[in-house]
Amino acid sequence: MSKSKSSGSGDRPGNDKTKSLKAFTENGADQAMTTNQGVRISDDQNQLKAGERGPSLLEDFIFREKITHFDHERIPERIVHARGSGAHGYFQMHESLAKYTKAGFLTDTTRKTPVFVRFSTVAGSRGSTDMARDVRGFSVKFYTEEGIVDLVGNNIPIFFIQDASKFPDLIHAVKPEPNNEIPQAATNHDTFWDFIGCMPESMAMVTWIMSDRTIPRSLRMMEGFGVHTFRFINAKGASCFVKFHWKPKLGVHSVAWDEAQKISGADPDFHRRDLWEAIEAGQYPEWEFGVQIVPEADEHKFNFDLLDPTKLIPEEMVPVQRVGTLVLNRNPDNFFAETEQVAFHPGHIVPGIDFSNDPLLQGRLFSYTDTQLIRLGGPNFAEIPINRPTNEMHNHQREGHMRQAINAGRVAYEPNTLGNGHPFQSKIKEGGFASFAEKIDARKIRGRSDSFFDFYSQAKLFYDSQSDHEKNHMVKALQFELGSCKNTTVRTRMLFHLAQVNKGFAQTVAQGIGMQVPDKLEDWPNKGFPADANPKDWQDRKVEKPIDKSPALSMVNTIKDTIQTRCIAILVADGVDVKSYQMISAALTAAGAVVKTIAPRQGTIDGDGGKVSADATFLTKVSVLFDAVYVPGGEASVQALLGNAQAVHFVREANQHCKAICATSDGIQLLAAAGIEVQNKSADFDNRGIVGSTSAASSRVATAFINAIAQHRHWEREKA
Ligand code: HDE
Repeated sequence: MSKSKSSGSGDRPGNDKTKSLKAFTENGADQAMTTNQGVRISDDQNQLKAGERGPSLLEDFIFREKITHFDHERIPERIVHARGSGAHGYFQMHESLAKYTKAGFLTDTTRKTPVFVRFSTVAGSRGSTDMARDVRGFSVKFYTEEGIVDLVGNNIPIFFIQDASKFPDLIHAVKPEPNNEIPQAATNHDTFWDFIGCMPESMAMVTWIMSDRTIPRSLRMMEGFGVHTFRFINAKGASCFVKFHWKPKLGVHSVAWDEAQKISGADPDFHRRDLWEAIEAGQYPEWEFGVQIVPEADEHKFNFDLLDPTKLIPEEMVPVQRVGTLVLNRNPDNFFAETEQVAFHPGHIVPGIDFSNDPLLQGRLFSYTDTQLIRLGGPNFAEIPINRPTNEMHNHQREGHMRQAINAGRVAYEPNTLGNGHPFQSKIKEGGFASFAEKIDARKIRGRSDSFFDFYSQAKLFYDSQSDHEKNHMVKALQFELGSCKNTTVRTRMLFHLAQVNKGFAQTVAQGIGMQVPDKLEDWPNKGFPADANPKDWQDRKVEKPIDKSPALSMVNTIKDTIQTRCIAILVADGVDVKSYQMISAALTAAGAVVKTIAPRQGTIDGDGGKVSADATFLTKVSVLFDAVYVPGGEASVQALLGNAQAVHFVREANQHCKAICATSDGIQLLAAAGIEVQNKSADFDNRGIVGSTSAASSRVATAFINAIAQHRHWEREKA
């Protein structure tokens, strides 16, 4: 996490997005209110009427303009990724990639490139909960000196489908069912699993979405991936393949499913608020930028096809080179103008980057402009302030709805002599874009390469790479999802596919939903695919030995050395031991955590040895909104909390969600009331995230608590 208070985005002269947005920013400070035509308004409270109690008059142009504008305030929401949160920041390389690419923002380590990032869920509509079990979008708009680059990725490195033509089907299946518009932002319904069962290519993605990766603790604690294989082109014109990665500096962390559901009720804006507050507090979220490079000669050396977007390259086979940093350090001034109107497109690239032939990527290249035409109302969406490049745009495109530029002169065509041939096209060596001259000699067909028909091996790789508790969470997630499906054919088909990943896994899921795992499918549902995936020819090729497990795929192996920005609740009532309260609170704050004091009432709490100010009550803040909880001693305080069912529930729930819990002296009684057994009742204790002391707080206890919080969760407590 960066703490430096640098200006909004990149700060290179001539490439400052914050400055370019300033020209369009207005807050009306010290200004008189006017109509859109600049006429001063003398009464913004009343319509123009015929007498005080008379009818309204149609000539009231002030009222008409205000209401008409209001009536048109909404634009269509994104068909997918409608719910999003954005922030400004900058991107900087610390190691040049000049060996692979000529893109300036990836080679010049002195550049700070301004960025705007938008995170999103996929299925829910704009007002849906942040905590839906869903893939998260991770879109980065780089305002580079050579033009805009959009890396429109997700927090999962692969995708459901292999061909873009199935995208509308996938989205129709996952969205609320069309007859009753149920359920919102959720996959636990028949149409989704019906489609998935018919599309076994989605099985690797299914293992990811049924893992805790789809219920992140924070947008700041997620990885990001470009998903597709892209190409780099260097100054000599040589090309290689590349996969893009974002690695969060705070580690990759998720919540428990029970918690996710409760957060959706307690604070549907949980992720949006968390991102906003961290940036406001100067705790700037950071990611490392990484690339996996595959030389062109190695295109066919893997047991999967680099062009298949349902496959990842295990990091153990091709390491991620961490070469840059992304910092988000400024919240938007206006959600609609920036986060809502920002238009990403995976086809926005600059010289040095190119596409691979991944059929999903190729299909995306059409879709994104098309969707902006309807969503943002016409072809001039690139002129909306947030979408403008920081360098200049010059071409002969003209007119259309909401055109902003006033293109002077007679010439709107090329070639021309009347305009001295301007604007002119650039030679490649002057920075003109050129695609990689890939040789293609092929027949036109509709079909897929044999190499795409391996549906289960990476699903198996993901499952086998998970720890016990992660596997257990996947089982529970599937029992929830398939258990919510009414159609038993749909359930049975899914159990068949799960059994191809791991038989025991499928059987445990089946047992929880009262079903049997079938040995085979009587009727292969998708006539487009052979039931016998994994064609032999492809599998028999000479390839680098595949790996059985990839530790990089388990969140167990993530960073766990900081409690920065973690939210900790301290439960108090009148009579609290203020010295202990202050000691733990100060230690947590010094370590970068956000401490909130929760009490039966707001305002000042009279403690033993001083006063404490309560931030919230048990009504306004609940346990699921925190990472850890501390209960200080003070007999009267603990007695009051013991008599408060919500306080006991607070601690019980924190325990159920395996969070770090600390109690000192009398505070231990509240733990006991919540069903938490403290092992060593005669001194300090520190067992599986339950820490504290039978006496007052000490620096030893504070350190133990901080270490316990940094572990994120103590899942080993889950079974108990
Ligand atoms: Fe998208 N996707 N997508 N997608 N996608 C959109 O574009 C589409 C895919 C992703 O924060 C839409 O402007 C097709 C993969 C993100 O504004 C739309 C296909 C990945 C966002 C669209 C895909 C993504 C979108 C809706 C299959 C991960 C949010 C609004 C060929 C690599 C961007 C919009 C933001 C948004 C189409 C598949 C990521 C409809 C046709 C794979 C993060 O154009």
